[in-house]
Amino acid sequence: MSTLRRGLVGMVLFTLSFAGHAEPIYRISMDGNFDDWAEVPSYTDPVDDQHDTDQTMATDVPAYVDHEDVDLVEFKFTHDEDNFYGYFKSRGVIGRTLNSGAGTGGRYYVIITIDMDNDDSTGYPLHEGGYFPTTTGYDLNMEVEYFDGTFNTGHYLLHGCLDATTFMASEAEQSQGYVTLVPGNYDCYTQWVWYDTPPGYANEIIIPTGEAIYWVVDKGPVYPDSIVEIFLSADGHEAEMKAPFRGFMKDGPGGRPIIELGDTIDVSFSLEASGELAVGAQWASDTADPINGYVLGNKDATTPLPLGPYAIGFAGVFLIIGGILSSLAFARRQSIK
Ligand SMILES: [Ca+2]
Ligand SMILES: [Ca+2]
Ligand SMILES: [Ca+2]
Ligand SMILES: [Ca+2]
Repeated sequence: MSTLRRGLVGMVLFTLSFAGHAEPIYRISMDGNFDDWAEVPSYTDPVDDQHDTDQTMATDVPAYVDHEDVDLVEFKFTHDEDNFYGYFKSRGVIGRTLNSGAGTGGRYYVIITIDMDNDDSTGYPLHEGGYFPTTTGYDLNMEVEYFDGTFNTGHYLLHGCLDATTFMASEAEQSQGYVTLVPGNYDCYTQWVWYDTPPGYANEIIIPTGEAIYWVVDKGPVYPDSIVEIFLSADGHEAEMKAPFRGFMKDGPGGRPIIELGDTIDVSFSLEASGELAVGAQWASDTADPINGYVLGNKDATTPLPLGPYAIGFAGVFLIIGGILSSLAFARRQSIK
């Protein structure tokens, strides 16, 4: 290949990689109004594909469960300089749970799990939690739990341990305001709510930068007004959720934020609920195919060019121009001889 043609091919590759470089920032307000999501790229999940959560092997295929509330049908993901935002649309009502006054208190989870270091060797694989289809490498969640007929917690969750010993080590690190992304499993995780101003509840942990965290567990107690927020539409079919980057913590004592603009992540959306309100009283969840290779662009990032017909068209034009210029250069060399 001539130097000229190599240069042009390089230019094509550079153009393509630049065109697909980063996701732009969108401005989202947490208010239960969804007009601000109109321009954010939308992804869909099949209708009525929610399932049980009994599988444990990557190759297991779960059985269908009739529970429209967890049927994820559309989702969106975006960010700004300081926060992640997720949009969920369900066929049923998001966050609906049975009140214990009418039976057993129900549980409902709105989940975004993130491969925060874009490394499949750290974190955990989804099938261990009964999620389907499975992919791996998920380190940190932004998540909301509803319990017993009401909101419970908006929390962060790290799959950064494998057993009791490494669980204690992980908690000790988060108590100091940082996370380490290591191989994990579904069962071992730490889970916390974050307050910028310590509210002074029992068992408060003040991290070195002055904010407060609390360890939280499923089914309460309720921690209101922590920094992970969720708002539902009036009919309950849609939700918008926000998780500030700071709650995911830093990568070491006094270190860099574990997530910031320019980073690349994979993102997986799930809805999940206990069985009190399901037709067959079974636990159910629904997971979408992940968004892979999401690059956090700055405010000047442009919408990535999909590697579809347009990109191929651009590449073709560059190669044709390359060919013509290369031929002209050859002809010129011949005429000089
Ligand atoms: Ca909004
Ligand atoms: Ca679905
Ligand atoms: Ca990972
Ligand atoms: Ca699905």
